[in-house]
Amino acid sequence: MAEMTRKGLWRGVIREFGEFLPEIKDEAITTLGEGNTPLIEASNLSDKVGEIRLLLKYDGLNPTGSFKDRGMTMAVSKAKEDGSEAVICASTGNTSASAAAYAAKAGMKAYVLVPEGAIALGKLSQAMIHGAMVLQVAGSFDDALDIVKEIAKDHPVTMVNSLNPYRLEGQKSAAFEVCEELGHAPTYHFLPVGNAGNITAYWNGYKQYKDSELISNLPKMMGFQAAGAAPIVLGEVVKKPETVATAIRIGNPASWQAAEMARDESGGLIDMVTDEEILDAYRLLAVREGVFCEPASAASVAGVIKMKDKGVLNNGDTVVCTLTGHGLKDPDNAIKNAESPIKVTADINDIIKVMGF
Ligand code: AN7
Repeated sequence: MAEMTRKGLWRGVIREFGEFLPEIKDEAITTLGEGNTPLIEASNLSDKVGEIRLLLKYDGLNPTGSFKDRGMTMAVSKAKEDGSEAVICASTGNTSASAAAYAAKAGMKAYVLVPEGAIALGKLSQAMIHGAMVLQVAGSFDDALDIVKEIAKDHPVTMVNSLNPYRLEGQKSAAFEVCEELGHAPTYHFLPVGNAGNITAYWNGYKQYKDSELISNLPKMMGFQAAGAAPIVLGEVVKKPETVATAIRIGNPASWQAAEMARDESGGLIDMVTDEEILDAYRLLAVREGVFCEPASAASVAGVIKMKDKGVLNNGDTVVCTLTGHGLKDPDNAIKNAESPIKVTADINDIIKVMGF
């Protein structure tokens, strides 16, 4: 007789990695089953990246379509445990989508502040349909974050931006998963950098697994900002950040110093890629690998290509790239960067001719 082997399916990052995370009372745990995302071998890019082993940590497959869910389950669960009835965040989109969904699950109110006209359509639709109060600020993400910090100080709302330490705790889980899957840490870990929380969280996660003697090596952390929004690379706040990758259109990152520490301790770097390089990598992933990520996520792969061209990477290196968000988040950019559909009549002969047969 056949037997079920997958006894007990994935329980979300808090329950799966509880021993490595701050404790949360079971009844307060708010989960949508986040985590456990695939690490996909990128097998069709050797002309671009050489003979490295390139793996894509496809975190766009989280419940709301981005890595933010890993931290949001922690932050919202903690807020619930503390008796909070509302959460607030500023966001370039993904944090607001995640906060809205997890608040809905927890039965809490969500207030999300987004820069008007500057977030991708999919993300806006998520925050709206989950019932958050969506406040479109006539200003930048950085302006919105400053306001959120002030409001959270003396009003009954819990801030769930990554300045909330529970966010980065949960986001460490992605590093744990990479280690569990490979059996070791990669040589390099590439990821896009906006507020610089994720690069910080991954580094903390890898260090924690090493301290627990689960792995013996540590990766070099390789962060990539968009050239028009690269305050860490330039060493100064960018007043008017501009990039096609709206998720990382951030001029004054919240975790700036922590990210520099991750870079320096690991022997990695934080560099930048142009919008053109980002969009090239974005299309390449979709067309060659069958993986659809949002433009910001492709900054990691654009970074790998740039570093390969500079001679930084060696054949045989294991390189993990985090693809932080799903491509469906930003349908406008997909349509802008691909061939247009072809209008045909409802006539088979006409269609066959257009197909070139
Ligand atoms: C797809 O949602 O900051 O360096 O408010 O959505 O940890 O900030 C999003 C950031 C990369 C950068 N990729 O991560 C927000 C927000 C995607 C993102 C980043 C974001 P951090």
